[in-house]
Amino acid sequence: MSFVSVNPARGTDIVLEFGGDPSDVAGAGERAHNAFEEWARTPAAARGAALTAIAADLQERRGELSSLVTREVGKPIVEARGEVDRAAAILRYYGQLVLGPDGETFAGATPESWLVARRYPLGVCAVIAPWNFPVATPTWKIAPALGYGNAVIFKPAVEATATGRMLAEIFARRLPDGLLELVEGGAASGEAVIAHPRTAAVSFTGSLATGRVVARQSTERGLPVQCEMSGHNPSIVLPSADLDAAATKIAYAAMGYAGQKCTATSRIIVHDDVYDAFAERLVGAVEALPVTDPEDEACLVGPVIDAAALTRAVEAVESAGGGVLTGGGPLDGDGTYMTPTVVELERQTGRLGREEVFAPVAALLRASSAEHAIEMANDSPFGLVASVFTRDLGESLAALPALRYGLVRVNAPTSGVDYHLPFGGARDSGYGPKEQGLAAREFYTEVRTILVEP
Ligand code: UN1
Repeated sequence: MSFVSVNPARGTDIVLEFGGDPSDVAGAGERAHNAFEEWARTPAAARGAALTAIAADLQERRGELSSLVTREVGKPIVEARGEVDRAAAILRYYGQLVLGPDGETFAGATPESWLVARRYPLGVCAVIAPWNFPVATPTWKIAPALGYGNAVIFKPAVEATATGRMLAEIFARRLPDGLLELVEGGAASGEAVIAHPRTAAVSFTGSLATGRVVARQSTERGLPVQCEMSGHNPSIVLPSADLDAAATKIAYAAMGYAGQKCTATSRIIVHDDVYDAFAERLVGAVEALPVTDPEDEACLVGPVIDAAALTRAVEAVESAGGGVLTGGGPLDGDGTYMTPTVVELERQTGRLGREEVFAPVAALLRASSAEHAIEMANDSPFGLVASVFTRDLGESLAALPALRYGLVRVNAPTSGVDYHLPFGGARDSGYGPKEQGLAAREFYTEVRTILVEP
């Protein structure tokens, strides 16, 4: 099989052509398993020190790695640098965290008895990662997996394989041979990784459609699996909100990096009392976002990942049957750019009203009350992140339990993730245990209950 990764800002720039045959997976799984045995016996302090050393290496190669991210997936360069910094911070965090408690003790039958629940690594963990956060996402999976004593098979997305290669190479310099195995290719390679007899757990981030397949294949094998999938995230604007600040934050959360984040704002639900005033500010804030070559330091909105994604997004807008307030179509010239687009919808129907578009496109909707806005926000098959803009304390406290989302934010954009907290969505956005923060310790280890009698 052969694959190609192309610069979305310049269609003639082929970033990488590569093979990626599923038959490569057999050897990778065996090598990872062989390295696992010894790594699991390596002191946690040494494993943590390796993560900390990788963090320093990432920081040293920040310029090179962030430029490659920008070239390969069209991420604005300033955001790409931020992503490398985030990955380094994640590595430093787990570098220390693995020295934390690895279990709990309980009262035994006598004072001499030991009754202990202790955590042990699982073995070879499969990391199947998306193209849109090609450094931070694999890192928040690989760092805890390795830190808690596992080996890893890492399969980056086809569109981000050059970045995946560089990342794996930076990691591998500080690790024993075979401990982190890179597998390149498409869905067939991912499937082979899950099917490998040495694979002990699967962590996936990507689309709902692929995540469902990954979950089914993993559970058929009885493997622990976590899938972080699509979102269709609402931002609610209530009458007491600071409308200017809300418009600026929401515009960027919806359109930044051309809307290609599972945390991007897709639905903007505005209280009737401030609808017109907010809509005007929102359009102003959206039109002020620089849509440029992602290598440009000022860029906030670059191209979408490929021509097919652009066509799908434009079709979603055309079929919405709503009023386009700004944007609406592709930009002329080289690269797959779309003008940031806001569409007024009367009801949450059609693709824009129900599904993730993964482009700089958001729907603007009117709610008759705060309760109605929350009801509309919850009316979605997805449940990753919701945000509420209000300066009324009672209103924000009421919204917190009512919004059935994995992450709920007040006066903050839907995008952006805190790596030291559990992360994952409700309903169709997530399957299995949460990731990041302390949740990663639970996913990447198994508990043994130990009884020692005198
Ligand atoms: C962020 O919002 O900074 O694929 C991170 C995604 C998410 C990560 C979002 N898993 O977009």
